[in-house]
Amino acid sequence: QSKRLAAFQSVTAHLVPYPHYTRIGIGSGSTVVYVVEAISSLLPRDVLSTMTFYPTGAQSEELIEAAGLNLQYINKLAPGSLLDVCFDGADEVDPALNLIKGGGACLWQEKIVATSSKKFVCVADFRKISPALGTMWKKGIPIEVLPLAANRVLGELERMGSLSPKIRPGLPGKAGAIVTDNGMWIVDAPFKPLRVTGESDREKGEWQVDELADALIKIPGVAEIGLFYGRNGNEGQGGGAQKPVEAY
Ligand code: DER
Repeated sequence: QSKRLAAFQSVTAHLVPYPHYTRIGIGSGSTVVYVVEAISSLLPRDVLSTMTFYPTGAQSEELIEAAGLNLQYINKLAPGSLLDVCFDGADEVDPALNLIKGGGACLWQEKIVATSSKKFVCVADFRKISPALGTMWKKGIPIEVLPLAANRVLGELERMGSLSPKIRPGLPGKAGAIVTDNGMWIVDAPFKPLRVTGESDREKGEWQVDELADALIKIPGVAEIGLFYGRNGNEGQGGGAQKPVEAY
């Protein structure tokens, strides 16, 4: 129940004290199920009726609808305006609050909504906290790719020192690769544990997290990467999102 506790803590800290918030992003995965439960149970209906919730994929959309919350899509947000806050999970969190995300194959819309929010709250229990990305999440960095380019991307990742990158297979009942909400494939790219600071040693395949993110996003055929990080607030470069406010 540590995921549920983390979810209630994060909603108590970052939404309950702000009943004037009107636009909230909702991520994807199993922890976020508890975030929606916390929102529904901790905020009075009259406050909830003034709030609109923006999903990050099919599962997130279903969560919002099933909770009877107001649903709207990020393409309806006027250019230049931002959501007040976004809650989402993570697969791994390093001490600088860099994240690996995409275990649920929803990373592209998650990053769009995360970077469209003034505040990004990562809800991650103790199991996700790590000294360096890649030390406990061994499946690799999830990368959303155009199916046509998947093999080209695999080759480029190997050249960059990824340790046996793979196209994510479908689940039982789905022959072939996983297909995301956006009709794309996911490539999982394991690397040696990522350095938070210092320089990359590309010859040894040892990367600093920001430099790897900047290199991955440039590979032709890559739509988005499951590395969430920032340098200064919203101006994350490469594929970066702003740094999450807090990890729970
Ligand atoms: O796919 C994703 O990015 C999810 O948010 C994932 O990172 C967290 O999933 P979990 O809450 O089920 O552990």
